[in-house]
Amino acid sequence: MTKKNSPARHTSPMIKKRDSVPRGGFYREQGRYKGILAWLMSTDHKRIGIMYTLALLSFFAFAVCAGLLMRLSLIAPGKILNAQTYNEVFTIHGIIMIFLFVIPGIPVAFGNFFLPILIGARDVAFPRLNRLSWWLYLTGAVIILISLGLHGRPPDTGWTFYAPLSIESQANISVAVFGVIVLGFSSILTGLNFVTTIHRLRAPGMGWFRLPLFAWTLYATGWVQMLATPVLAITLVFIILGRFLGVGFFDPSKGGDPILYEHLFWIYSHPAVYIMLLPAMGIISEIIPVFSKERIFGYSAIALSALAIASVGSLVWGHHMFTSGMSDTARVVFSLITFIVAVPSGVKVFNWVATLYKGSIVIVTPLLYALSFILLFSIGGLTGLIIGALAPNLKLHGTYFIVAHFHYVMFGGAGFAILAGLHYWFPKVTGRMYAERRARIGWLVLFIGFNILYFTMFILGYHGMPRRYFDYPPQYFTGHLVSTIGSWITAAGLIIIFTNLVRSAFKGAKAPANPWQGRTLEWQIPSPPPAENFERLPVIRGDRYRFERKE
Ligand code: HEM
Ligand SMILES: [Cu+2]
Repeated sequence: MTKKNSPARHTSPMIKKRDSVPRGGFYREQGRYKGILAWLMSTDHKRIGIMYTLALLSFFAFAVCAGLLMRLSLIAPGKILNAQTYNEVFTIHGIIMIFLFVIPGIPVAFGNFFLPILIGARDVAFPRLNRLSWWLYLTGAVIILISLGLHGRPPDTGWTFYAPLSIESQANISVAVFGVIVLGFSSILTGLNFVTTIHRLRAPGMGWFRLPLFAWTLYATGWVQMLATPVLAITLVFIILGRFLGVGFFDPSKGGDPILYEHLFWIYSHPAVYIMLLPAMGIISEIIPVFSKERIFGYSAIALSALAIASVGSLVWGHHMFTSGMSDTARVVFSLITFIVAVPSGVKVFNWVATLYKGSIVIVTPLLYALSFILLFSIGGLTGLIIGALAPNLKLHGTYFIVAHFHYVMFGGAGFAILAGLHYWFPKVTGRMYAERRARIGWLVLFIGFNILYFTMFILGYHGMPRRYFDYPPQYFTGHLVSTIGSWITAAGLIIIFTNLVRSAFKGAKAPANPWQGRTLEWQIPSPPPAENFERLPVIRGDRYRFERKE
């Protein structure tokens, strides 16, 4: 690292300001309402970010329990869950993990808390719209929970709601689907808000190519949220119309087509993978330079690859349907574009590794998560190429190979990035440090458990074990046993990680403003940040990631 951009130079002028803000930062500023209403009615992006984070983590915990239950049942098939209840449990697990945890995930939690701070703004462009997004998210979540507990059966179609099953099933499909539509509106409004915020509220001097990379990925994600989510909403409305009015969009006997459903569904749901992953890549791009003590290698390539992934990634949905019925031309083209979208992802991985290679690395928990993200996401991505190729896809489609692949991408990728962000930004959000040793132990246990749980599924899938089955021939037993043991280790890791975070939030040592010597704006204001973030808006001058304040 050169002297010119040594962190001390940028932090010192701000430290002085600490005394002038009330201790406890924004937590002390209740506004018009008191108690719980000070939270629920708040338009402060930081409060909204925290509420989302707590909600997301509760749903995550609930869905992890469903996952553990399935794993347990799979070592004693038929004894714990039968065919019907197994269908219900994997559907609940999938719906909650996807729609309530990993899709809203990083943007609503860390995006809300940090985007305005990172670009030098006091809040998002539309704070009240932001609160509406949060209320819609809560409403959607409650509707989905109602669909699980309502008289009648919880949804049993899988999180994909494939027709014709989703039209014919006797379960509470309409309620669940309606909940997902409401969540979709929440997502669209968040995307709209973030895109506008980045266009309009960047601090003076923060040109596009001085934007922190996390903000770049939220920008690309915002466009995907706005453009792709309406397609999902329409598709799910068609399901409801099919169930109540017998409108046969997807019913061949009425001139419809179930494959139409698959197209519409994946036109949204493949880009949704990037709604999960782009912001994850953004977090990793913030963490790696800080703990390599090195400016990020290839800034513009990383920034622009986010846009490339968002646009090219919107054209690959057909790879979910190679076995559904499509012309060979279509299959070849979808396969080709799938390979092309791997290129910008590879660019990012290359740049992260190059940054680490040039830097002097400090190993702390956020970096451990970032490093394991690179490994696990690469395994997820590269196995994506195996199933993106036509011939292996025909064999592996509908097997545990797919289950392993998407857990590596969504849990090993987005999930690990969330854990990276939780540790990295913990001092800023709570004003306290987490306990480092326990955090590392938790990481290690999770990392080991994760790989035992899911790598085994690649092997099971390669040998032909189909997904969404509660029972199987005896030759798969050993694989299932190993995977289930892995799920217990994973759960132990998660318990260590979260008990440590909760304890530290109340008992941890007080955090300084900039414990990691970060150079982005959030580290230049006190921990926790004051209401409205900045007393005076910062002016960004000189090189990217370097900033001084107007005096
Ligand atoms: C300890 C954590 C977890 C465990 C033990 C677990 C376990 C499982 C199991 C056993 C299945 C069903 C396999 C089958 O029969 O087809 C499954 C499916 C699934 N999991 Fe997980 N999982 C975990 C975490 C996650 C996370 C973090 C995500 C997403 C962020 C996720 C998303 C999904 C999805 C989307 C499905 C597909 C459901 C469907 O087929 O409709 N899981 N998981
Ligand atoms: Cu896809």
